[in-house]
This record gives sequence, structure tokens and C-alpha cells, in this order.
Amino acid sequence: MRAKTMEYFDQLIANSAIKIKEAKDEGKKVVGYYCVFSPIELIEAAGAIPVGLCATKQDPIAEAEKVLPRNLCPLIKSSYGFAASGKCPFFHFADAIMAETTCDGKKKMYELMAKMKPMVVLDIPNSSNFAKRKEHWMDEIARAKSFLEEQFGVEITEEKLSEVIKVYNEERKLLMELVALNKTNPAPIAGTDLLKVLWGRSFQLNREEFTAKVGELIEEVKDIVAIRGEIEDKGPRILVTGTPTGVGQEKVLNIIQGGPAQVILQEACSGIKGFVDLVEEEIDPYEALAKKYMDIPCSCTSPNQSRFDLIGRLVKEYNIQGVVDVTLQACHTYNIESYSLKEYLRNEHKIPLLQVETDYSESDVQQIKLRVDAFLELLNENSLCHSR
Ligand code: BJ8
Repeated sequence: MRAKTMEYFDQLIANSAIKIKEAKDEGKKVVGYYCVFSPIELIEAAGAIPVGLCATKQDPIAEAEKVLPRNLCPLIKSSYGFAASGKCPFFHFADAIMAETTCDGKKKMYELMAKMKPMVVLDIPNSSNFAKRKEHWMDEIARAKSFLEEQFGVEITEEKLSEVIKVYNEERKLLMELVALNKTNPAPIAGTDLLKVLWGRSFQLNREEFTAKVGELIEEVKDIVAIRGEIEDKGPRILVTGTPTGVGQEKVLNIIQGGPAQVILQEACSGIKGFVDLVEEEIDPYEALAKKYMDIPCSCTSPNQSRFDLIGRLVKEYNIQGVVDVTLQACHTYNIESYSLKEYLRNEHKIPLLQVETDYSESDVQQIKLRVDAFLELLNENSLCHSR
């Protein structure tokens, strides 16, 4: 049974696309961002609304390919295509853009995008050793602060920033409380519904309303679990990881859920990656932001042991039986890391990983379905062997 509150999240992005104009008409400022590395608390502390711009749709890619090479990651092409074609209301109404030097494709694309809007591109130290890179990253956070202050003629005070950090932490805790409901078996929330809530969070324009709805959803799902009694098992419990899989790009999740399997949660940036860790509240807020956003377990950092540790932890906590690693074509970092992740899961957790390399088109749906079906069959055989 699906929670009725999900109807709010079904419409969230479409409604925000309309309401963003109203917000601008009321004099609000908007800052677009692309990545989970973005310290968005700074944007809110500057009195502006942060909105996600990372795009996961096929439609604007043709426009992007007028400028960008065809054999580039579809996420980069889709994001650039939306900006260049003027078809994304969130980009259109953004007063400024915050971005980071994560992968090579993104940072070179941002050089072109910088001609369209005022933009700050933070230089991400791609070593995961925080102590070594701390000074540089803190300088970059300070540069982002100055950029926002100049753009909007405001001062970001420590008090305001600390206040926003607390609010964002509460929101992260609430979202993780929702995700944790899927520790139950069968999981009460479909992976595609969790995606709608977590991905939708980047597009919400009214935080109080959004968090109230997440709270309502949690209570409704708890009630559903309480009254449902014994129900049929829905099959193996799958964790999805890899590159971001946004709303509109649920094809792999739909294929998994369409078979005898459950998508329990996504570790990717379209899932829990940005919410699972809080910003420390007891230390200097700038240092706290630097620590939190330096520790994002993205394949652009090297080595990226923290991603393996996080997935290992989730496998145990959520009783995961198989991992599907969705990697976008031409994303070298995630594609290469997939091999090491597979080895890690096999050796340390005795569970298999299926890598699905894809793009935003529908042309590979049948081929992916065949591979997912074979993977699920293997998982079902494994679980039968264990139960004998
Ligand atoms: S923190 S995952 S949102 S960089 S898929 S554009 S890496 S070639 S999206 Fe990402 Fe930030 Fe990391 Fe998350 Fe490049 Fe790969 Fe494309 Fe990617």
C-alpha cells in the first residue's frame, strides 16, 4: 500500500518549477548548485534559496552536443543543455551558480557555463586526506562566502550560519529516519518513492512545508507497517549505488522493482550520500562545513575508501543481499571504481555486485532488464541455498 502523502512528492518538482517565478517576483534571490559537495548552508545563510540544477533528462542533450563532445557523460550534457536552451526554470531564475571542480568533464563545462551567469567554482582538493587539504578547502569555503556576500550585498554572520547548520542537520536526521523505515522486511517504501523525496529536497522552495510533509510521510508509513500484518516477501533486498539517478531517470530502479526484488535505498548522491553525515555543531561553523563537505564519498576523490566503508555499513544495517552499481557512460571515476567495489563486497561482505553502465536514453532498457533478471535469479538461488 502506497502512502497518500506521496502525492505531495509526486508533484513537488513540477510545483516548484512554477513557484520559483513567484518567489523571484517577491524579491527572493536564488542560487543554483550542481553537486553534493556544495556547502549550501552558506547560500541559505546569505538569505538566498538554494536549488539543485543537476540534470538527469535526455531531452536537452541534443542542444548541449552543439557545443560539447558526444562522448561526454550524459549528466554533464543534460545539465549544460538545460542551461543553454533556457528550458530549465530553476537555471533561468537563478541569480548565481555555485559549482565545484569534481570530474574533468564538469569543470571544463563550467568554463563555458560561466559566460551565462555569475558563478563561483570551488576548487575541490581531490585527495581524501582532509588534514592535508584542510587549509586549501577552508580558503575555498571563505571564497564562496565572499562571492555570495558581494552578489547579494549581505553579510553572512557566524550566528546565522550556525542557525542554518542546525536546521539542515534536523532535516538530514528526518530524511534518514524516513529511509531507516526500509530496514523492515518487506520494505514499506519503494526505492522510486524514496528517490522522489530525497531528490525533491533539492528543488523544494519552502523548507518548513517540505519537512512537515516528510514528518507526515514517516507517520503514515509507520501506520501502514503497523496494520499490514504478515505480507508476502518482495524478494532480494538491493542497494543501488553509483552516479546520481534523478527523477526522470528511474529506469534501472523500475527494472529492479519490476522483478522479484526491492530497492531498499540508494547510496548515490540522488540517495543518502549527502544526508547520512551531519555538520558538527560544536566547532567553528566554517571548519565544520569544510569537514562535512570534504568527506563526501565521491569517486572523484582518491582514494575513496569512505565510499566502501559507507556501503559496507549500509549492507549490514539494511540487510542488503545484492548491490547494483549504476554508472553513467563516460564517467571514468565511477566506472573504474566499480571493479574495486565489487571485489570489496565479495571479499568483505560475501555479496555480489552488478554494474549497469547506461545513459539517459531508453535504448538499453531490454538489455539492462536481461542482466538484472539474471542477477536477481542468482540472488534468489543464493538465498534458497542459505535457507536449506
Ligand atoms: S559528489 S557523484 S554530484 S560529482 S557522473 S558528472 S562524476 S562524469 S555527478 Fe557527482 Fe558531486 Fe560526485 Fe555526487 Fe562527472 Fe561522473 Fe558525470 Fe558525475
